[in-house]
Amino acid sequence: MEKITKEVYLKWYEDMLFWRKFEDKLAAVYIQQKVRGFLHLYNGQEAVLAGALHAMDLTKDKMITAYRNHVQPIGMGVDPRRVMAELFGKVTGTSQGMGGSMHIFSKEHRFYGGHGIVGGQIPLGAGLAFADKYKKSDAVTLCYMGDGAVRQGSLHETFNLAMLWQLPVVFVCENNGYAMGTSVARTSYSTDIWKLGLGYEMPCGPVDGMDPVTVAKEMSKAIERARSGGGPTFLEMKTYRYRGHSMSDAQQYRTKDEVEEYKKIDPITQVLDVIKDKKYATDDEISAIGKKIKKLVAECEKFAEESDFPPVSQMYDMVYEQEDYPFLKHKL
Ligand SMILES: Cc1ncc(C[n+]2csc(CCOP(=O)(O)OP(=O)(O)O)c2C)c(N)n1
Ligand SMILES: [Mg+2]
Repeated sequence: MEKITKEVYLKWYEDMLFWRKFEDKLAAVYIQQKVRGFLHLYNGQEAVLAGALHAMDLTKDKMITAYRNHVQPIGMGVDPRRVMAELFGKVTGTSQGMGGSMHIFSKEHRFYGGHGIVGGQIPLGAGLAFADKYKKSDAVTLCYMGDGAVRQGSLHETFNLAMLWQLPVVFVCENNGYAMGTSVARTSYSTDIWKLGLGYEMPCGPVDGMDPVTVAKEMSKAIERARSGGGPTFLEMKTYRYRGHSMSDAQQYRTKDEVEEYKKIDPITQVLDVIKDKKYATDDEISAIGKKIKKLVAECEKFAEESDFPPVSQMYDMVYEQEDYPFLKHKL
C-alpha cells in the first residue's frame, strides 16, 4: 500500500466531504420530487470507501455493492454530473436515465452496480472474480454487502465456492447497525458478523470502519492476498449511517443520542483533525476546499436539471420480443 501522506489526508478530506455534500443535495432535491423512487444515502459510512480506494489498483480492480451506491462510482472515476443525472432520470445519466438511484453502473470504471435485491450482488461479485481468475488477470473484486445481507443463504454458497476456487475477491460487510429498522442484535445470536468467515476457513476479521487509515491498512492486506493467489477475505467494517434507511424512515428504532454518539467519531472530522493537528493545511486552504465542493455540487445539479429526459423510443431499446429475440431493434 502507498504511504498515507499529507496529500492522501487532503484527498480523503476533499473526497469524503464532496460525497457527503453530494448526497445532502440529493436529499434536498428528493424532497422537491426531482429524484423519484427510493433513495438510500451513505452519510457516515464514507471512510469505508475512502480507505478502500487507497488500497485498490484503480486501473484494474472492480467493485460491486448494493443500492447505497451513489458515491462509490464517483470514487472510481465516474463523472459525478452523470451520476446525478441518472438519479434525475435524465438521458445524460450513467444508464441513460433508465436505472435510477439503486442502479448506478459503469463498465468503463469497473463499477458493477447498484443492486436492489439484498445480497444479490454477493454471488455476482464472486463471478466477477471467477472471470478474472479464468482470464489470468491479477485484478481483485471488492464485493460489498450490508449487515442484513449477510443473512441471505447465497452468502454461504458463495463463501464455500470462493474458498474452494480461491477466487481473488474481498467480501466486505458494512455493518451500519441496522437492516432497515432492525438492529443486528435483534436478528443475530452472534453479533460478530466477521466470524461467518470462520466456518469456511476464510481469513476474516473486524475493522474500525469510521477510520480510513485502519480501513486502508486492512483492505490492503486483503487485496494483496487476493492478488497474489491467496484467495478471499471477509472483513466486517463497523460503521454507522446517520440518515434513515431510505428517505421515508421515521427512525423510531433508535435514539437521537445514539446518532450523536457516532457523529463524535465522524470520519470527515477525524481526517480534518489530523490535517489541523499536523498543519497539513491552513484555515484558508480548508475553507477553499469547502467552496470548491459547493461549486461542484451546484454544477452537478445544474447539469442534471438542464439535461433532457430520454426520448420515449428509448423505452423499446431494452424490450425483447420473441420473434427476433434477442436482436430486435426498437420500433420508433
Ligand atoms: C431479497 C430482499 N429482501 C428484502 C428486501 C427489502 N430490503 C431492502 S433493504 C433491506 C435491508 C438491508 O439492510 P443491510 O443489508 O444492512 O443494508 P443497509 O441498508 O444497512 O446498507 C431490506 C430487508 C430486498 N430489497 N431484497
Ligand atoms: Mg445495515
